[in-house]
Amino acid sequence: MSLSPIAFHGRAAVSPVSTPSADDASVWNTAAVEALYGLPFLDLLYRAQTVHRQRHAPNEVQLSSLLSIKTGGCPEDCGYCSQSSSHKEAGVPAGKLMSSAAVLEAARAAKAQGATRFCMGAAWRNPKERNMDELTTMVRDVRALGLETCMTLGMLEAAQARSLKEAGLDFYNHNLDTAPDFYGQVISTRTYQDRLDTLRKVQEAGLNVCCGGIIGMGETRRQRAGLIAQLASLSPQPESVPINHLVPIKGTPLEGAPPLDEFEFVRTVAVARITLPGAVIRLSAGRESMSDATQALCFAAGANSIFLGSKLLTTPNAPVSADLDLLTRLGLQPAPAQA
Ligand code: SAM
Ligand code: DTB
Ligand code: SF4
Repeated sequence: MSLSPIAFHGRAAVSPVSTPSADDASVWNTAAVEALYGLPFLDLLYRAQTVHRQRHAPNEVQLSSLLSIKTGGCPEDCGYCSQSSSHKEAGVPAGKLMSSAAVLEAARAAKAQGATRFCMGAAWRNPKERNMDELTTMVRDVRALGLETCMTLGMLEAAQARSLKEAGLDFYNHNLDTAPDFYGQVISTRTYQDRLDTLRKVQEAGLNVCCGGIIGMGETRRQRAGLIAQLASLSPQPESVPINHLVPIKGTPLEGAPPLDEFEFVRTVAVARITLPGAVIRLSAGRESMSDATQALCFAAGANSIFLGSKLLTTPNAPVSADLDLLTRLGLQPAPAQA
C-alpha cells in the first residue's frame, strides 16, 4: 500500500527566512546562517529535511570506521584534544606510527562490521617525508579491500597530498573546528589560514574534502553560525562535513566547557544540511553521550553518516550492536560507497 503525503489545510506557514538557491555559497554569511538558527525548531527541521530529500537518499546512513594510526605526543595545543603533548594530565601516552600490516588487519575487521569507509587519524602537526611510504602503503592496502579511504594527518604539503591521491586516498579530513573569532581561544600553535591553506592543497590534489568542526566548546551561537558560514563558503563546498559534539576530556583545557542544549546541537546539524546541501553530514564525536532520540532528531535534521565502532581515536563510541539496532529501529539502511 502506498501512502500519500498528509495535506494540511490550516494556518500553514513556515517562518520567513530567505533561502539562497542551491549551492550559492557566497550568500551564506554569518548573519544569514544565524537567521536560520533563529527559526522555530520545527520550521528549521522541516527546511533541513526538505533540502535533504532533494539531494540525498532519505533513509540511508553512511558508515565509516575510525582508527588512530599514531596516537598521542602531538606538538599542537588544541584545547579539546587528549593527544596534545601540552595536555599530559589527559593520560594518553605518545605512541609510534602503526605498521601497515596492523592497519590492514583493523580495516578488515571494520569491513566485517559493515563500514564502507576507513578513516585513519594521526596525532601529528604534519606527516614527515619518512612516513610517506608507510602511509601510501596503508592507503593502497585498505583500498584493495574495497573500502573507501580517508586520512587525517594534520597539515599537508601539496606534493604529499598528490602522493596520497595517487595511492588511492579518497578523502582527507582537516577541520576548521570553530569560527575564526573563537579559534584563538582554542588553539595557538597553528592559524586558521594554515588550515585553509591545507584544505586548498587537498582540493587541488583532487582529493574529496572532509571538513567540519566541534560544537559545545563554549562558543556563542553567532560563533557556531560563523563556523558554518566558513564551511559553506569553501569553494567548492566540502564533500563531507563532520559535526563533532565536544567530548570533554579530563586533563584538557576544555574539560569543563559549559554544557550545550541538545536542541542547539540538532539545530547545528540542520543549519549545516541547509547551507551545505550536497555534503554528507557526519554525526561525529559525542554520540556516545547522546540519547537515541537526539540522534534520531539529528538524522531528521539531515545527518547521514556516523562512525561505526566502539572507539573513536582515544574516547569510546557507541557499541556497534547498539548502533545497528538504532538504524534498524529507525528503518535506516547503510549507504553504498560515495567516492
Ligand atoms: N591531528 C590531526 C588534526 O588535528 O588535523 C588529525 C586528528 S584530530 C584528533 C581530528 C579532529 O578530531 C579535530 O580536528 C577535532 O575536530 C576532532 N576532535 C579531537 N578531539 C575531540 C574532542 N575531544 N571532541 C570532539 N572532537 C574532537
Ligand atoms: C572528526 O572530525 N572527528 C573524528 C575524525 N574527524 C578524525 C575524531 C573524533 C575524535 C574524538 C575524540 C577522541 O576520540 O580522541
Ligand atoms: Fe594534535 Fe590533532 Fe589533537 Fe590538535 S587535534 S592536538 S593537531 S592530534
